[in-house]
Amino acid sequence: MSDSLVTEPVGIELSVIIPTFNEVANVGELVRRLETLLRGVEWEAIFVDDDSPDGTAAEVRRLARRNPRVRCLQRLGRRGLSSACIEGFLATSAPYLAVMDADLQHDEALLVPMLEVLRGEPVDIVVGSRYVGGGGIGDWDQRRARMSEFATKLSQLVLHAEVDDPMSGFFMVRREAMERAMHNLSGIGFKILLDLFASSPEPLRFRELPYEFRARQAGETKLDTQVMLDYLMLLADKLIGHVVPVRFFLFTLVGSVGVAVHLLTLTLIYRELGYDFVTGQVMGTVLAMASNFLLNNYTTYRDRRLKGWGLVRGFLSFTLACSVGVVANVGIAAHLFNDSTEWLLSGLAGVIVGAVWNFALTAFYTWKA
Ligand SMILES: Nc1nc2c(ncn2[C@@H]2O[C@H](COP(=O)(O)OP(=O)(O)O)[C@@H](O)[C@H]2O)c(=O)[nH]1
Ligand SMILES: [Mg+2]
Repeated sequence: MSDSLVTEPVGIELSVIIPTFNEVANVGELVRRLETLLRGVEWEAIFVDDDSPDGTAAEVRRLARRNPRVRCLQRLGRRGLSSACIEGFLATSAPYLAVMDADLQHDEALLVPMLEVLRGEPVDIVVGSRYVGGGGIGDWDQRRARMSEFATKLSQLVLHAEVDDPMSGFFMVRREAMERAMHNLSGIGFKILLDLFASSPEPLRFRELPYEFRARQAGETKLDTQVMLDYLMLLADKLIGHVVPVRFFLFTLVGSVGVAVHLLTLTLIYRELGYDFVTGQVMGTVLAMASNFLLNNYTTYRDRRLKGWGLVRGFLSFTLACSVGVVANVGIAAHLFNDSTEWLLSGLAGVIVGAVWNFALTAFYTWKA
């Protein structure tokens, strides 16, 4: 074969990762814009879709059949913007990785200067920023603006960098920087940029470029209470996750609420209403068990929340698991106490063993992933 027939293989230089959930009306327009904008760049767009009921994935595949730069990564039975981005990163070998929303709120024109910075300067990550000069938050109402401001302040707990818009969902990162951080990423919730900054073993060299956040084109926002709770989970995971798993921390927090419920019920029934002690203790236990179950279902396991009959089945398995926990608790405590351990220490050891037992068992049986 003559040398002239051997073409140099050219790989993808820029991969744009686009998480989607119910964005069927936006993906076509976004691809058209990228096609026009990125002429001359070896690019691809990876749509990571969480099995949107509106058929976003099918629409992306339709676009992909006429443009091989378009790819669809469809996930089944999963939700989450951050984890979608991480899986997008791992599905490509491109040296530059961008993340942007599908809803056309991010100004795609910024991808070009972002790429230029990464190509030419010793910068790990370029952030599309709404909060540096020339940037803006578009048509957000006061409430949303204040929420974002508050969340940005909170992010300082884990950020360790003077980034003005760490909550941005629009950025471009050098592959090596992502790979250095990837094993530490929490992958919880919406804030993948903050996760990257907080998970990087070395401080990220960053640059912020301003852009004006645009109004959503079609469809609706997925920002809800779940997203806010996920954000708190992310912060907690970054702060204490290396010591105890966040879910266990929440589980014990709920447990201490349960103790309060128990003692209040006991006081009310035994002291105030004059019933006998055992009735008060039994009522306290039942109420604490029920409130613990419901609270865990709405906070610790909000993402796997049980509903309908699942709620009933869940409550039964929760009570069963916790009853075994009581046996383990009392067994260990009695053994230690008989072994002449301090009574308080024995009691505490029982509580800890019981808590770990309850957590492990209910994670497996009640709120199985
Ligand atoms: N894969 C995936 N994408 C999501 C999920 N939630 C939101 N998205 C996408 O993430 C982007 C930002 O979400 P959006 O609701 O617009 O958030 P907002 O801009 O903060 O209001 C959009 O492209 C959404 O379709 C999810 O659970 N999974
Ligand atoms: Mg949006």
